[in-house]
Amino acid sequence: MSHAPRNREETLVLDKTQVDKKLQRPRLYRVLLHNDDYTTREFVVWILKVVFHKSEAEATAIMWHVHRTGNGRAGAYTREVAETKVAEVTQAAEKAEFPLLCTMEPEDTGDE
Ligand code: TYC
Repeated sequence: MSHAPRNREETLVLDKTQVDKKLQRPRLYRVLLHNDDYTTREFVVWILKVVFHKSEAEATAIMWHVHRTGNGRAGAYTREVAETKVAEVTQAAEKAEFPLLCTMEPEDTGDE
């Protein structure tokens, strides 16, 4: 930015592309847990605490929401972090022989 032109009043002049770039925020992806009949409630709460850093109370509330409604949001992260969380949940579920499904999808940007 140090080479951006300055006008006579020595204020920084930015063209539209530079302004747009300054306003960009990374797209966030929500990570979803899906209900099933076989994964234990304890395992889901444990996943929410260990992988998503939720408190016991938050983890329990999210688990019950997923159990009642079919799915629920464990958190929202940049793409690579969300991909890592999905992989961690999937690996832990496979290791424990639970069919727990974890997916990710883009969050609404909130622009316009
Ligand atoms: N429905 C499961 C049970 O009753 C509990 C459960 C909750 C499973 C959330 C998956 O993502 C899930 N044991």
